[in-house]
Parts: sequence; structure tokens; C-alpha cells
Amino acid sequence: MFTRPGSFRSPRLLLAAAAIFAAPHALAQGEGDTMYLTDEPGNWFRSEASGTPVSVINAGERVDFIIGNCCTDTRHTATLLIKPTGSAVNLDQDQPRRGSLSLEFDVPGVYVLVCKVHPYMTAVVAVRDAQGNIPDVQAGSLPFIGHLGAGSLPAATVLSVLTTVAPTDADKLAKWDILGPSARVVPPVPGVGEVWINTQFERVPGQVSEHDAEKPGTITILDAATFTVEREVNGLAAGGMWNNPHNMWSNTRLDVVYNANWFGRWINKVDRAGGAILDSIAVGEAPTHIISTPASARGDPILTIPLSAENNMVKVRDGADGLRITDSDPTGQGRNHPHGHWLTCGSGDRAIVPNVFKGLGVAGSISIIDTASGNVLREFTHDAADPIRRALLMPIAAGQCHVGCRSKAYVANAVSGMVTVIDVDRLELLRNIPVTVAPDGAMGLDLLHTLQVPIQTPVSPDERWVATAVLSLTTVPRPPAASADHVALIDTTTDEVVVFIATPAGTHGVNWGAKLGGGYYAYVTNQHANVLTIIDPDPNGDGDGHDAAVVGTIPLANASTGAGVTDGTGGQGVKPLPMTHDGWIQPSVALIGSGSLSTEVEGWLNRLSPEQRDPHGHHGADFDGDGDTGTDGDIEAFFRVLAGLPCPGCDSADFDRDGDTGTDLDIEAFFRVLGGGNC
Ligand SMILES: [Cu+2]
Repeated sequence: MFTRPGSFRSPRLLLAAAAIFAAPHALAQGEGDTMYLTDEPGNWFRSEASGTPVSVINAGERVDFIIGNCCTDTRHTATLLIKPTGSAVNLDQDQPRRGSLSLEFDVPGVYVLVCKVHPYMTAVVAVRDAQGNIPDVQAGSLPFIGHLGAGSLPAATVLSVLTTVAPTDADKLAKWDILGPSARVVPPVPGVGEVWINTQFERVPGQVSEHDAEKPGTITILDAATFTVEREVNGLAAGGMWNNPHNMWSNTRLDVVYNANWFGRWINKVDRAGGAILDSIAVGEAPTHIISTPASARGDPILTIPLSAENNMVKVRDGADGLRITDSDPTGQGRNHPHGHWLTCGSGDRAIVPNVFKGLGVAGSISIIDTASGNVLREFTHDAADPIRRALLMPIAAGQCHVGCRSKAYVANAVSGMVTVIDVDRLELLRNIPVTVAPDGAMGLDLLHTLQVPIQTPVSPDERWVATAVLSLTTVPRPPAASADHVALIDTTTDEVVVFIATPAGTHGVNWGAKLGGGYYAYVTNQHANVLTIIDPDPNGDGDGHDAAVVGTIPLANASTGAGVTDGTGGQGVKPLPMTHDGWIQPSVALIGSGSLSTEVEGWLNRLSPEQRDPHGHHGADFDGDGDTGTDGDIEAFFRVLAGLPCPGCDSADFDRDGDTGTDLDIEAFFRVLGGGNC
């Protein structure tokens, strides 16, 4: 579906890439190069010599990597990911930093570096041989090439397909899905409310640091009833505290939106209806996602925010005196670099926190944390010898919901390409689900084979589906979706992928919003495209996800002055309002008629179905289906179903919704629900 002009056979791209390598005179011999780490999309490592993330040097020369205020607002790493066979050099840090790093490149060939905090920051260092040529990239150095059926490829060919190397507007046009208004496809069934999208790469003239470095990013707001872009918020009025807006959350009244700036140190509080920035504070290095605690839903919101270039999760209270940090706790042992967490649906009493990396290399961990105290209840660390924990390589984002009686979490691991399933109640890892695919269709392989990265992975509020966004670092399509990027839809009853769905370039974020009349849409963002993708996980409502499909594609460009091709690009965090998950939606619904909601918000909440208003209650203890629960009729129905006796109209006996019936877990689920317990 999305076999773009930027596929690896594209002559236009090959020419552009070849031109870069054909300009050796740009760099005199013996000089080496300096690369500045920046906040500029597609040019995150900017070579002094080329002005792009591609540095061409001779063997034995040095490149200095500068991480400083000139060009970026937070800490990073410069980590060597791919090097030619025979090279003995290495570069990596156990924690992100400011300052300068250096590496002397020993062997001719192609080197790829990334930042472990912001893994799509990409640098290419091409080292010439004695004849002035760049040797081909070998499959032994980059196994991805072997999955294309080749033993090696010219460096220019490899460069031409890397979507994260796109310094200029022309590069972005060539490699990204920059689509026009004709791409617009509106779902047959409207959504409810608004969809807030961090269009993190959109250029805003004048949105610069005190060092005059460009700080991109806007928030694009979609009316879910009509699927039109309503308005846009930028950071010009944020007092410099705005840089790559990355993820958002709202409050119970849905009158403000909180926003975290991943390439900075700040969060913002935005007036939802008017777009004014009401408050901004520094919370620490590279804040990622924001989630409010359900326990604070009826008072001052308490926000939980992992800091990806530090080791802690901070808590911020939004009170009468504005945003204030109230707490900060480590999310594991040592150096953690936590990213996209989730709180347990319902009470939010536990936080599932992916710690992206824990030292040199890409081994990370997943912590289950007591939300109120910040105590780590269990940290699952990487272990190459363990069949499940070996997948914990740069775990980056989590989703969670109780599925039946089990509190199950799903964590995407950027490097292993696996989604790890966790029983949060029993503090056990259950299994890994492969969600990435190599160009020849091979699965279960790591990043160097697939050049794909799974990122956000939220569970639907009805607990049926997990939608995992899989970002491709290349334009190369692959089965089964015949696209470079995809969403893997996981059925929570089987914990298997039921379908891979083709999505535009740079698929990064997903979240669930209410579909009018019942059910949920997965709203999918694509950082290397200017559109939002809308997936219906079960269009015919038969409970089977095999027919899940893209039902909408909404261009996000809205002719913003000066944005050019970046208008509407960079989609990462996505927050549908109302917030539909169990634990967050009910407190909003409880305010209907109280006078504390705006007319607009009250209208949204009134359009929700009973199941959407209370996604926990719909499979409660009403086993005989008569509308009340916990009666003698319900108990009789339970035992009739369990015993296999006829019970017309009864619910099935799969009370824990794990696909089988009559097990101990079903019985446990029955009694928990009957007793009003959390199930
Ligand atoms: Cu970084």
C-alpha cells in the first residue's frame, strides 16, 4: 500500500545520495569532522563539513561529537550501532550527557551512530579507502541487507532509504509520505471529541532557543466528529520552554492539556479550548510521557513523568499555585532512562515503566512501581540467557489494562522487536510477541535485521486489543502488510498478532478514542508523514480482529506559515479526548450536570455509550444478562454455564476472558467480580 517513490530502487534517491558521496572535495584530507547533536528533524547529527547527518572522512581521521547549548536543549548519547567488518572502534555511554565525544574511525566503510535516548537520531560516517571510494555495506555488518537477497549494497543505496537521514525539505519530500489533500479518507463512523497530536517536527518560524537554534513542533488538534483540523498550538508563547512536543495528557474536566518536550526539560499546561499556554516548568532532562493518577482525578491532578535522560519519574501537582514538582523517584537500580510508562487501568495504583538502557549497550529493564510511594515492586532486567528477559533491549513504551482478572501490561522493546507481556498482579513475565518483520518476511529478529522499531503499544479500553506502532527506519516495504511501517494488532485473549496493517512512514504513536455509538478507534501518528491514520480494530463488530483495517487517513497540514513540507509532520504523542481508559473516563462522566464542565465537553461525554462511560463495568457480574448483578439469578447462571447446563441468554463462562472456560482463573474471576473486586 505504501510503496513510496522512496523505495530502495528509486533512481531519484540514488542520484541524490550518490551526489553526497561524489563530493569528496568538500573535505580536505586529514581534517576529520565535527558533528553537532541538534533538535532538527532529519538532521539530528549535523556535520560541520556537509551540513547534513552524513560525514565523509578518510580512514584514521577523527569526528568530534558536540552536545551543547548551541544546538540542543538536553542530554544525548552518541552510540555506534553499525560498523564495517574489521573495525575495532567503539563509542557508547552508559548515560546521556552534554559535552564532547570523539572517535577515530579505523576501517573504510559505513558507520551508523544513534542516540540511545532518542533512538531515531541518526548519523552516518562514511570512511573512504585509499582510492577515495566508500566500500559497499556488507550483510555481515548490516544483516538487513541479507534479507534483501544481497551480500552487499553501495553506501549510497543504503543511505537513500534511511528515513531518519533527511536534512532538507527535498530529502523529506523524497523519503517521507508528504501527502496532499487528496489523501484524505474519512471514516464512515465519526469519532467523539477531539484528537490532540504532537506534530513534533513541524517548523515554526521564530520558535528558536536563546542561541537562535530552531526548536520545532506544534500540537495539531482534530475535531473527531468531522475529522477536520480545528486548530494548532505552537510554542512561541512558551517562554523558550518548548522543544519537540512529544506526549500529552488531560485533566478530569478536559479543560487543559499537559505537554512534555522530549528534546528539552519542560512540561506545559495548555488551555484546551483556547490554546493559550497557561504554565510551563522545568521538570528534568528529556521528559517523555505524562499520565495523571486516577487517585487524583477528583482533586488537583498529580502527573507522573518519566525523564528519559535521567533516572527518575517525577510527579507534578497542578494546583492553585500552578505546576509544582512534588516528588521524584528512581525507576530502577542505577541508571534507568525511563520512557513511555502506563498506569494500571482502574485505580492506577501501579506504574509500568520501561527503562530504555541501563549501562553501555542496549540492555534495559521494565519496572513495576507502586505509584503512590514510588517504590519499585519488581524490576525485570535484561538477561541474554533467559528466554523472555533476553528481549528487554531498549524497552521504550508500555500499555496496560486488566484483561479479565489479570492486570496485563504490554511493553515494546525497540531493539529486539518484541512486545513483552507482563502479569502485573503476579509480577511475572508471560511471553514475548514478535511485531517486526525483515524485508523477506522473517520474524523474531532484532533491529539490525529489520531496521524496524516498535514504539507505542496501548491496550484498548475494552481490553480486547493492543495496537503496536512499528516505525521503520527505511522506506523498504516488506510482507505481510507490504509496507515499510505497520501497526501490529494483538488480540489480548491469545496474545498473538492477528493482523499487520500498513501505515504511512514513521509510525510512532497510537492511542484509543471513542467511536460514536460504541467501540474504539486506534488513532495512529506517523512522524515521517503529515497524516493521522485511523484504524478500526473490528469493523463488523464480531469480536474477531482479522478484518481490522485503516478506515481513515487525515492530512494534518493546515497551511501553517513557514512550515513548508514539515507542516503536519512528526506525529508522535496522540491524545484522544475524552480520555477513554478505565479509571480516567469515569471521573469525567461523573461531572456531567455538575456545572463544572464546558458545554462542549459535556456534549462529548453525553455522546458516549454506556460501555464507553464505564469500560470496566460492561463485563461485570451480570451473568444472567438481566441488567442487575450479584443476584441469585446471576449465581445460578454462573454455575449453569460452568457445569455446561443450558442457560439461554447467559454470558459465557470465560469470566477472565482468556479464551477458555471453567478454569480456576474463571472461578476466581467470578468471585472477584461478584464481590465487587477489581477484575
Ligand atoms: Cu538524544
